[in-house]
Amino acid sequence: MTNTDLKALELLFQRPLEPAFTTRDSGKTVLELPDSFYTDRYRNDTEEVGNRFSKDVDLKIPIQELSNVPSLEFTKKIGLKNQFSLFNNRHRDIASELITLFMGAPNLRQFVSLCVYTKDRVNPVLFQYAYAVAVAHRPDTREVPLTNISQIFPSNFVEPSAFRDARQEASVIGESGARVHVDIPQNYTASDREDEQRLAYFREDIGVNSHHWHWHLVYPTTGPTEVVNKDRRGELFYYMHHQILARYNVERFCNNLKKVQPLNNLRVEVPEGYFPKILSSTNNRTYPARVTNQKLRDVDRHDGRVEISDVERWRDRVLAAIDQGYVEDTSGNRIPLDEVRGIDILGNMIEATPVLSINYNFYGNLHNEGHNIISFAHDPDYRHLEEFGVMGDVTTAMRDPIFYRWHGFIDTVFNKFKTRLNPYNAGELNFDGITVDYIEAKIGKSNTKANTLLTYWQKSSADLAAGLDFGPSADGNIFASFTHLQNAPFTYTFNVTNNGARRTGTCRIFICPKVDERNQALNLEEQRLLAIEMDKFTVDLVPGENTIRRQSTESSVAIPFERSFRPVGADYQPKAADELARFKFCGCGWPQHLLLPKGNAQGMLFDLFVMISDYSQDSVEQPKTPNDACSTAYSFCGLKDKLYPDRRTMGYPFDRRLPNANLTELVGAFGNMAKTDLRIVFNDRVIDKA
Ligand code: CUO
Repeated sequence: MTNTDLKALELLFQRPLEPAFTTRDSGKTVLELPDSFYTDRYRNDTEEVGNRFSKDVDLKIPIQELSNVPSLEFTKKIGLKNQFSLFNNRHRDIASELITLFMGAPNLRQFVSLCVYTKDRVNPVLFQYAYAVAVAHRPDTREVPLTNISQIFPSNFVEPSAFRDARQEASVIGESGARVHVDIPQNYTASDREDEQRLAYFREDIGVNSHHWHWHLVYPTTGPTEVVNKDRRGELFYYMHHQILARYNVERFCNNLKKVQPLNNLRVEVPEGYFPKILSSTNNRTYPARVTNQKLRDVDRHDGRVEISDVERWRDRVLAAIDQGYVEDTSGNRIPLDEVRGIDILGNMIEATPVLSINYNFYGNLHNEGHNIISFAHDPDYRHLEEFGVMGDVTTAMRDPIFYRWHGFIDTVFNKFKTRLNPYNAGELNFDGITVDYIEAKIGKSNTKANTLLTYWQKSSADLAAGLDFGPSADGNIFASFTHLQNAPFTYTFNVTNNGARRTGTCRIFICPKVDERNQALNLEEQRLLAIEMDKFTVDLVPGENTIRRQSTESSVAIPFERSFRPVGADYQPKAADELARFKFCGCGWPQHLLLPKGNAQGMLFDLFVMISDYSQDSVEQPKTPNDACSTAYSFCGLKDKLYPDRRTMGYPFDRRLPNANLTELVGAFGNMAKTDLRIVFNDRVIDKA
């Protein structure tokens, strides 16, 4: 790959609404389009327009003619100013066709040309999605970093007045160095009359929502086989969303709210209203709101139909299959829902992916159509010409309290299946000759107490310049400050005795809440369903004593702040190849700043649990594809071009029932497990990021 190919591809993530010929990279670079690439609007003025934008740039990147000009007629059903939704069947199929087109470009240079040509002719959100999927999956774009969605379409993430301030700052203050940071307000969607607002810092977190977008980008429901059919994809759909639910429920306890009530009845009014206030980039309107006590109704619109009774029928079929212990494929063959493959089959069937569902016509499209019914509740028959609410879009769905109710329902379906399986037995849980003698988690400073961890508010900044279409182009960054939860980094220490030969183990760390919002103790079954995975890694165990240390920042579920919000543009691109590789495919992962739940001022009580399992039972034989230096958050996101690197079912050992009455008995019965009390103390102060 040449540098200019790389650069051209990165530039296409910037200024998504502007024509491809405008300057990018803070006015320093322009793509030189062949005349045939100009859309009708500019076709008669190609010279003038081209000259105007190529004046005063440092770099002009010539774009090659297309050897094969594609018809993009199939994309036209999504208008340029319409919202694009992955949950909409028609949109999903159009995206799939566009991804297939992008994946099929014969070489890198033609891929660049095809994307430049397409960019100005299709819906910008559709383009950015299909383009990002292709960049993430083509072998020849391995080195291209994906720009975080919050920087491509910042308006989907940020309160709109911030943009007015940002544009003003950028046009009035020419020198980017003298500009002040624009403040993004926190807590702007509701007042404290609304109890759900206590969780707004979680639901509306930029890192949370960009993780969710990125996960669905890595795991699309349709497209070419190599893009869709990934190892244990369905299971990961279950597990990643299950972990979100566990985290959200625990976060609710920290804020004196009870667990989410699963949305298992679509016929009753929904008490939770939500007024998002954020703007859609394509039509410049706010996302529609849902009023308090809204009744859900059948959707009958020009671009999609679904009845509540469809969803209920699919739900009943799925539940019946779980009770029977098997599903039926399209030929009527019975496929058992066993301990190993059952959850993966159910994940792909319930989400659903039409390509991988065992029987899409029969088991339907349960989860996706639920998103649709909810997202159109304010205008189900299109009489008011309104588009979908935030639940219709993977970049915004997690902002709405009802997301957790709908996914709470989906999670109960998966849990029903898991609960039907036999409890884990001793042979599946123990690791003979391995004893965990001591565990602790401690903040780095010397004067801190072991097993007391700390959270607080932090003020950080992100660069909005790349996504600020039609703003001033020739000058630098536009930084916006926002406040988010943060935790003080800490270190785990475990002492482990190995009474056998040298061997390898997998260290699995979870925290389980001990009490609910009323300070009532939770039993093991409740704790298991709320267990939060913190980390998972392999350890080398020599005979005798072993001391294992692990930093919280190394977690296999989370990605560091800088990966979510790194500045956009070639100037910020690392030059060394190995460093560059680290930036690639980096955006999928739970945000490190939310690794710990908030806790509370008195110190919320948890069990810190560790288990060392036998690596010879956990390991997988990986294909010899290149290692992806960036996929550190593999617990939630898997590994690029590899198998999921843990043979156990996801969530082990808490994904199935356990043979003991409580957690103390469990760790008493198995030497390879240990637990200790952990407190998470929240300090209600805002600290500027250094
Ligand atoms: Cu991630 Cu419902 O699957 O939003």
